[in-house]
Amino acid sequence: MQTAIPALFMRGGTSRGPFFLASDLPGDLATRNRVLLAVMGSPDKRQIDGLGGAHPLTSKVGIVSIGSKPGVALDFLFAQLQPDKDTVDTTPNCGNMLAAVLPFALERGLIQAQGDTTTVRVLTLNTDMQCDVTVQTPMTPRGRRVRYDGDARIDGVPGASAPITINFLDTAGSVCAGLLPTGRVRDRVTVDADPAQGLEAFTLDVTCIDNGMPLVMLRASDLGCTGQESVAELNADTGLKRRLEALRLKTGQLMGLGDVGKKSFPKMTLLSRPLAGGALSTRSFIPHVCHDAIGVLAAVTVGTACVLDGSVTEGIAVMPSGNPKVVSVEHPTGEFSVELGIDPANPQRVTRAALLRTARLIMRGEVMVPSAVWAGA
Ligand code: NQM
Repeated sequence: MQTAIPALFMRGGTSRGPFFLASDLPGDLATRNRVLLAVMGSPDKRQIDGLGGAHPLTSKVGIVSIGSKPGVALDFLFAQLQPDKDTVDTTPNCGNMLAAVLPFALERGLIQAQGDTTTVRVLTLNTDMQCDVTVQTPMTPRGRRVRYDGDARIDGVPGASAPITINFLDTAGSVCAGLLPTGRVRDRVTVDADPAQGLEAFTLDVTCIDNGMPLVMLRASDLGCTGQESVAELNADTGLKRRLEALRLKTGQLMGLGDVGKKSFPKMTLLSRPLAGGALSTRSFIPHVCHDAIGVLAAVTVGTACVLDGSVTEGIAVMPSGNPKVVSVEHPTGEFSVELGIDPANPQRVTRAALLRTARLIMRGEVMVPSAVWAGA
């Protein structure tokens, strides 16, 4: 016997996964997590028995409900699963999956289209972060519908789609206690030798920062990389990944995050000089696999570090002048432009971030889970 759960399977930015109404999932969190693991087919590195795509970027779930706070139209809870682990992490954000929330809500009739475009405020429950999202909702013979086709292109997704704009209102200190969780814009960190792991001691400079996503940013050259390696090369470099993980465990403590061994954050970001006219070049580990592009709030956080005097981006980043600043973050499959509003009274303070995403409804239907996992409401 199986239980059928209504779901829309959607791409949000450079991520993909099933979206659910919160009311269609179990209220009990332990049961909900078991259901999500069964839906995605985790843990199994191929996710052969579920919807997951055998990669962290395709092991994501969106859960949506009517807004619970005044002025908020929709609440969004993001869940990060992993192909080969039994974790369901609802701590960090995902700005990519966020792009599909409003299309999902319109498709499911949670809210009505407003006109040729529809703008609503979304609260991400993971970190209590609000943003305004705008999608195109043109009139059709069947009433107003979400438009998916269009001319907007985002690197990391083939083809073009209708634009979705996201304006983040306040993202500083999403998971950490503040923007600079160590209290400093730059830290010099020593990782001790661990002969059992084949690890030699090393010391380097990092910027630990959280403007929507906790990141540890470091110069690629400090780990012997150019920062222009391909994703496949970096994923195959077990020595590099071992050093990055040791550094992550150490900096996680410094950032007040405790033991991050089983957590999907902080993400590790290697920096190098831009090669394609952008502000700087990145390779982002999320945290154990190198991203094919870069996360949305990770890009916002990288851009924010670029405006801070003394961060590890100094001497690497080539920043545009003016306010707002459009910071082009280069990544393995192109670039990600983030518009940052800077406080005129304090050029070190980012007050808002705006960016472009796209999304698409891929499939609608019911996802089946064994009734031994959940017998249904
Ligand atoms: O940083 C990947 C992604 C993300 C997260 C990750 C994201 C964000 O690209 O806002 O979108 O960092 O695991 O979907």
